[in-house]
This record gives sequence, C-alpha cells and structure tokens, in this order.
Amino acid sequence: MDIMTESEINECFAFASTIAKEAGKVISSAFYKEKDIETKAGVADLVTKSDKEVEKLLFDSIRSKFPSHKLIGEESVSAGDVSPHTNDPTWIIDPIDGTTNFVHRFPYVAVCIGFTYNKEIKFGVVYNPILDELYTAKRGTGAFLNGTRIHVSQEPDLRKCLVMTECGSSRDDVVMAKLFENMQSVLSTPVHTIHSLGSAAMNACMVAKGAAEAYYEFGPHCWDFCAAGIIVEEAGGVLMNGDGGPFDLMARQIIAANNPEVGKSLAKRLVQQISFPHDCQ
Ligand code: LIP
Repeated sequence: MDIMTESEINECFAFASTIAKEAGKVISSAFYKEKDIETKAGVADLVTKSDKEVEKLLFDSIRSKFPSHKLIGEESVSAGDVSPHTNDPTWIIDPIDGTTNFVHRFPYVAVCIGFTYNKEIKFGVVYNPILDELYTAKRGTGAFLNGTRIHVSQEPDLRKCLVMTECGSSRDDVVMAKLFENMQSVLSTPVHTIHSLGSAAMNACMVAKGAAEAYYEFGPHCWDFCAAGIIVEEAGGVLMNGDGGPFDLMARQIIAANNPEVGKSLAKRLVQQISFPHDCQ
C-alpha cells in the first residue's frame, strides 16, 4: 500500500460524511415501521434487516470509490469475516449503533464510520438521522456537530460529573454482577448521576459536546467507538482502557473522558475489569 497523503485522507473524510447521510435516509425511512429482528450472540444482541442493508450500502459505496481499502463492519464480522486489523487504510463501520434503540424507536441511533491508517484513527463520522445530528472529526482539526465546533466540559472533579455507561448485551450472571458492582462503585464516588443512551457512539458524543463528562463500558466493539473516539479526542477529551492504561481500539473496553483527571479517577472506581476476546485478532 502506497503512503496516503493528507489530501487523500481529506477525500475519504468528505466521502464518509456523504455516505453517512445516505445511510441515514435508509434508517429514517425504516425507523417507525415494523422491524425484521434476529438475535446474534445472545438474546439481547439484536440485528435487523436495516443493519445489514445499511452496511451493504456503505461497503458497496466505499469499495467502488476506494477498491484497495480494507473494511471492518459489525454485520460482516457477525457473518464470519475474520480479517485482522492492519496498517492499511481501513474503514471501521457500525451501520446502526443502537440497534436495540432502533427496534424500540428510541431516537438514539447512529451510523458510525471510523477510518484508520497505520492503525491510528484518522477521522470519524457519527450521524444520528433521527435527530439530524452529524458529528465529525479529523485528527488535528477539531470536532464538529453539524458544522459547529464542539468542546468537552472543563469539570476536573469526578464527584461533579455526569457519567455515561451501558448495560451491554451480555446477560451472563457473572458479567452482570461485575457491571452492577462497577456502577455502584462509580455512583457511590459519589457522581452527579449515571445515564445510558443505548448507543456507545451517542454516549461518547455527549462527552465530546460537553453534555456529559465521561463514558465507560466493557464489551462494545471497535465499530461502536472508533468514529466517536476521535470525535472525543478532537473535542479536547481523552481515551483510555478501563484500567486507565493506554487506549487499545481492539480491546473491547473504553473510558472516554473530558480530561485525564476525570478519566483516571473513574478508572480507579472500576473495581471489576471485565475482559472480552479482542476484536480482529
Ligand atoms: C451496542 C452499543 C451499546 C452497547 C452494546 C452494543 P449495537 O451496539 O452501542 O452501547 O452497550 O453492547 O455494542 O449492537 O447497537 O451496534
């Protein structure tokens, strides 16, 4: 693979916003209709015909414009694609982040398009077509919501924070017990509150726009937070693993915080570190 120039990355970034909007039309038109629902890894791990349709639309568009680029997508991996993550230009896609929300018509759903090169996230686009919110960020150039610059909250004290997390899709007793222990530990910091929007990407975007101070979760996949992760960083925030160590995109755990103080304090409250098999290995 030849070295990618900045202008080639810019071209991909602009294209990502265009196809996210196209994908958003498919999601919007299906949102209030009957859904065709299947389960994947467990009873609470849902997929619909629209997830597959949107992923195909995005993959087909990218392949026709950038045929040499690699693609990692939630539904393709679920269907058995085991491609590893490499240094090549790679599009990491969640066609509908918040599928459970989509099923229930809860309006926090997002098309997520992240892009890595040399394994570094270069840009991310998160589009919620129901609220018509387009979050975008390219490394080194800031984060934007519908074209307006966004910034993280300046709060340094975890005790004054609104923290986002999720229940995830595992209904395993051991995993749930650890999840509740972490939630109790965080709540008893004490923090102002804990909220869940049902979408990893939407939670992270709340941190990016300063509506929440931190988001943490064990279990989501790279496609859930690749695009939103760089949006948090470019809004001035930080990413780390659940133990406060360096962020690993494939490790299926994340703390996205407004600043390192809040992120590190939160990591100390996550008394149960929950491991899942890494993505794309
Ligand atoms: C979901 C996430 C959610 C998380 C679930 C799942 P999906 O993504 O956004 O926050 O708790 O485990 O990964 O399946 O709706 O794309």
